Amino acid sequence: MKIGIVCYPTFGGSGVVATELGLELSKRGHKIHFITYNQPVRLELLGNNVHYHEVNVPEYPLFHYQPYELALSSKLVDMVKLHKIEVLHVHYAIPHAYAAYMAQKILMEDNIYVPIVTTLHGTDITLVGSHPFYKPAVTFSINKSDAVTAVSKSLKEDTLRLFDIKNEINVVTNFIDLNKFKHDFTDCQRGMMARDDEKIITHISNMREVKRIPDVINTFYNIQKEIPAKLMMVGEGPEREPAERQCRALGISDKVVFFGNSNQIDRILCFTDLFLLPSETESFGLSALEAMASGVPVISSNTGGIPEVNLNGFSGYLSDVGNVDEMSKKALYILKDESVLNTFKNNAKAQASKFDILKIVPEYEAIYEATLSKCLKLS
Ligand code: GMT
Repeated sequence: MKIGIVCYPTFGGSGVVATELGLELSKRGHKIHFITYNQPVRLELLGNNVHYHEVNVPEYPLFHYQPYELALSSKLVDMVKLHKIEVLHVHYAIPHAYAAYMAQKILMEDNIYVPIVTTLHGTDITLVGSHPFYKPAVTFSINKSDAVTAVSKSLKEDTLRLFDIKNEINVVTNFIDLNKFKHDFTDCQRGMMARDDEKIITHISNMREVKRIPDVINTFYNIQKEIPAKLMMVGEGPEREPAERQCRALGISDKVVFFGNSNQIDRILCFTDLFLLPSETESFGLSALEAMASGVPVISSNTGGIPEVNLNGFSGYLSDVGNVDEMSKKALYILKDESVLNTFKNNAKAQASKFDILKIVPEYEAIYEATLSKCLKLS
């Protein structure tokens, strides 16, 4: 199949999922065309079956806002015609589903029908999309998609609660390429980051308010009062600077490393003992899954789709949003006893294997095929 994938190319769960999906589909013989404004961050290899087409938005000083949707729609029209793309899979409703719908209409003028599969990722529904300024357009684009998927049961429920949806929503969970977390390097180089007696705690996110970064720091503060420990903070975002200030105020700056964005997540997780994800809301929590795939237990909040990923008392623990005391106690329970820690590490890996890319990608293939044949029947 020839599949066009539209996503945000930045560090963020939806772009990572779209990129990994495209790469796996290409291995399975499909021709993949990524169409976006920058080469996606995890798209290192462009090969025979993987192509990247950049959407350019010419700057025009008259426009206060440059019309990205318009440029994207036009690019989609051109790429569908040029590469005979059969399905457009758009990740993130805003503005991708909307732009794809316009492209579909334009192509119909030339008797070309390209079905649209829209995948909802979370922030496009819970944080941004349901805002009254966007809601009618988001509802319309979801209802007009030929197929809609959500990355967790919880996100499907949120979408049905927040929008007037007439379309069926299929739950296709996020996934993980377990091979990428089987390290080909034998030494994690843990010694570079911490002493042998220190435990390593990690948090990875784009450091926005929704991630509750102060809870990460406060939980670590409680942990390091009782056991020797280091905190790895990975990612960039508006909450990074306040977090650095918080560490200085608490007197723990020497125990916290701020990495910024990294393409070496597997290496960082390789030497990590515990992962923290205390988010306010999270439709899935891909970073927690990546940690678990590396055999790292997760202390998280119990919000949104996280309980579908992190199993309480098995791969880690879940607490109410903001319950830093409980998160700290649970973290210490896991970290203080080597045999408990090892059990949780093994369990985390076992739980992650339920989201194996090889199990989930066929679900998307089935959706593409069903959507294509439904559209062919109708035409
Ligand atoms: O959470 C973010 O900051 C990024 C956001 C995105 O849109 O890329 O992540 C959302 O999609 C991810 C991939 O499906 C999910 O794992 C995240 O849980 C979800 N974020 C939220 O719901 C806050």
